[in-house]
Parts: sequence; C-alpha cells; structure tokens
Amino acid sequence: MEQLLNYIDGRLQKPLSDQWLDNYEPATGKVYSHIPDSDSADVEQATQAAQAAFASWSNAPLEERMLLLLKIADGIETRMDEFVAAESRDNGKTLKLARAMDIPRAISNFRFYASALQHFASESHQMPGVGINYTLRQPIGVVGCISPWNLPIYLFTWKIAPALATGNCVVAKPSEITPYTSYLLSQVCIEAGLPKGVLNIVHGLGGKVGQAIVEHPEIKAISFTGGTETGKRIAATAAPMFKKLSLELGGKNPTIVFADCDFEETVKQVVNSAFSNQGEICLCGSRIFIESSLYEKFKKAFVEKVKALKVGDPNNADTNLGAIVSLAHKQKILSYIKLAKEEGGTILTGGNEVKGSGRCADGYFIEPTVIEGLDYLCRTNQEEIFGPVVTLTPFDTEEEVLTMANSVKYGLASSVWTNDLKRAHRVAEKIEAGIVWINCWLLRDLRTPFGGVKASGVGREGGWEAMRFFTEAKNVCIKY
Ligand code: TXE
Repeated sequence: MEQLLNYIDGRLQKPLSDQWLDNYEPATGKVYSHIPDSDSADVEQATQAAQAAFASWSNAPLEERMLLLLKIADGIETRMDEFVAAESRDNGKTLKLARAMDIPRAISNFRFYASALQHFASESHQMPGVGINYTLRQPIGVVGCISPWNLPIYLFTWKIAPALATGNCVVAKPSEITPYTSYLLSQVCIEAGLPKGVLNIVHGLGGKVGQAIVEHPEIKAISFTGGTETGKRIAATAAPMFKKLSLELGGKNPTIVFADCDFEETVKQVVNSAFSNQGEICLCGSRIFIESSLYEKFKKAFVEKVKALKVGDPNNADTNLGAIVSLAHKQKILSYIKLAKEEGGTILTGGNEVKGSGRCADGYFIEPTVIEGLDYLCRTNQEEIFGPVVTLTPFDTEEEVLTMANSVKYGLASSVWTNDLKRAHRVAEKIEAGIVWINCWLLRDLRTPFGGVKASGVGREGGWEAMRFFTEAKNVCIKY
C-alpha cells in the first residue's frame, strides 16, 4: 500500500511516530493509500525548518521568488494528468471537474501571485515642510495554512501562493481526507528547487496536526478554510496568542431568481451552482428563491434538468455527480434529507443514496435532491448541509426575499438572476454576503477580495487582500 510522506525541510519523510492513517477512495469505499498520522513533533520539526529558511527566503530578490513560483506552476501543469487523477480519486469529484477547475486554478494561484509579488507596492504620506511617512509591508515570518477536503489543491495553493510570494515560510496541512495532491505538490516543489524549509507540508488529523500548528508560538498567522465549528476552535486558540487570522468558513447561500431573468440560461446556471462538486463547494447555492409568478415554470424546468444529472463513477465522461467525500459526510447529508421530510418538505426529485456498480459498488453516492414546501426558518433551510440538496421557496417582494436570504447565520456568497439593472444593484447592496454574483456563478477574478461575513468567517483572501494578510504594515516617519 502506497505511503504518502510529509514534506519537511526539503525532504519527503515518514512521520516521526511511524503511525499511519487510512486514505479512502470515496468512489470505491476502499483504502487506497496511507498518510502520515503526524503529531506535534513533526510540526515542531517543520516549524524549525521554516524558521531556518526565513532569513534567506524573505530577503531573496523578488525575481527569484517569482521564478520559483512560476516553476511550481509549470511543474503542476506538466504533471496535470497525475494531479487530475489524484484529486478525483481522493475527493470523489469527476475527472472532468478536476481537470476543468481544481488543477487549472491551482496553477493560476501560483502564476497570479508570482506576478503580484512584483507589483505589490505600499504608500507614503508627506507632511509638507515637516517630514514624510512611508509604509513598509514586511513578511510575518512562519505562517500556517490549513485547508479542507472539498477543493483540495485549489484551496491549499490559494493560501500557500500568497504566503510564499510575500516572503513568508509556511507550515501547511491539507485535509486528511484528501491529501494526495498536496503530496504531489511536495514533489513538484522539490523538482522546482524550492529552497528547503520554505514550504513544509505535514499530513494528519486536524485535532492533532492542525491544532499543533495553530498553537505553535512561532507560527504567527493562520489562514484556514473549513467548517464554522472548527473555525471557532481555531479562533479560541489563536486569539489569546495575538495571531493574525483568516477564517473562510461555511455557507448557506441564497440564489434569488426574479421573473424577468433569462430563463433558460438561469435554469442551467442555477443547476450548476446547486450541484457542482456534488454540492460540496462553500459557494454553492443551496437555497433557491423564485419569484412567485415564475415559480411553477422554473420548478418544472429545474427539476427536469436535475433528473437528467448522472450520478456515478467519477472516471466516466458522462458522470455529472461523483462520489460524496466520505461515508461520514454521506450519512450527514442523508440525515438532513430525513430531517427535511420531518419538517414538512416535499421531495421533488432525489432523496436517496445511489448504489454504485462495478468498482463503485461500495462507493458513497447520493441523488441530486430538490425539496419544496419548507419554512425558510426551519433547520434544513438554516443549517449547512454541504451536499447535493437544495430547497425551492417562492417569494412575492424584494423585501420578503431579502428577509429570507439574510435569515441565516452565514453570509458567504449569493447569486441574483434578473435583467432589471437597478434591482440588481439594490439587492446586491442589501444581501448579507461577501460575494454577490449577478446573472452568473463562480465567475472569479483573483484580484477581488474573497470571504464571508457573519458565521462565514473573518478576513479576506485574494488579490492584494491576501498579500496584506501575510505582511505586517510598518509606518516609518522621518522628520526633515
Ligand atoms: O472541515 P473541518 P471538514 C464545512 C462543511 C463540512 C464541515 C466540516 O459543512 O461538512 O465544514 O468539513 C482541519 N485545528 N466546510 O471536516 O473539520 C482539518 O484537518 C486546526 C466548508 O472538512 O473544518 C482540515 O484540514 N485544524 C468549507 C481542515 O481543518 C483543524 C470547506 C478543515 O476541516 C482542526 C469544507 C483543529 N482543531 C468544509 N480540526 C469551506 N468554507 O469551503 C480540523 N482541522
């Protein structure tokens, strides 16, 4: 059985404890590799390596840092097929989605920040006749990056790239559920000649390795993406240590469809926003609100398209929904479908687990599920399910739909479908979310701030936001 290795001080190595965890393939339900069951001793070794590398990395010429990040991007691109296969096998997503989204975005993350570091400027403020101030934006030192299982290498590199670009050294932990592409990234970094200790990847459990990273006194900032409950635990540990924190947490995103939308395109895109990656994207639209006059027509067309979605082997070209990431997560999703029925919902399509066939006989599959007739305040409509389950709810007025959309503790993303320009801006201003897409979904410009409000987290990733997160601003004031 293949053993994935930690990447510490430039070397691939076993966990110091020589303890291992099973790594499951969601499509087959079978263990296909072992990952290090690392602990605080491995995190200590990684942190010391990062500290030792910091002086030279933070003082390296910008062009040197840029060229290394570009080489890493090229290395991923050269090994694209391996990364695509690994991402799909680890997460359960289809090969076509991994090839279309996850891996290209990981490459873009490194290329974007390789270029951004060359243009990252700060400001000066003149006091006429008295003096001048200038702001130095300096790297923090050793930072921690912890990422989830839904978009494994996409979100892992979304943190690591700006951290490295700004001259920090990194101790990073991917989800123990989807470690493989991070392991491949380690190999690419070695092949690219990234100096030892600049990036360290420690595999293992969140409560052990993740917690050790968060509480290590020499790791000065934490960039985390994952569940809201975990975000709370991380904040409780890091806040008293005065660490910088970026928390990208859960979501329960509204999709608001007005009667004047471009009907066919809206139905198609709303299906996409509901069920991409089996609904396991924090940006997915899981609460769909439709203007009453359009409700029946939209419901009919939407359910028809959902019924046509194919659930099955992620390796098959015609599969739309692959496997759910784990047995535990499959059971969590099924429990919410059961709850929806108990709360009075009507299942319009789906609602059942799917028995795989052939190699996937023991895989984790669930039908795309559409539910109507629920109160907007019920648990099914308030709690994050993070799977292929959406609800439909009609509305009459803007005020009513905004009240329902904003009724959840989350505030991450939203989409609004209308051709009324003024209404689009009006609604966008009032939605409690960090991202509002108008007549589109998941259209991303990496220069824009990315993050949520309320229980969806604090801080922003993306563009200069990420570069500022990973640097400290020092004001130098000179009297002349
Ligand atoms: O996240 P976790 P999981 C939501 C979604 C999902 C729930 C839990 O609802 O069902 O979060 O998913 C590490 N200290 N999202 O289990 O547990 C853990 O090892 C430090 C939304 O994946 O938060 C993993 O690497 N680290 C989210 C990472 O944190 C800890 C995407 C995420 O694990 C830790 C994924 C600790 N105490 C899930 N405990 C989004 N916003 O995109 C765990 N970890």
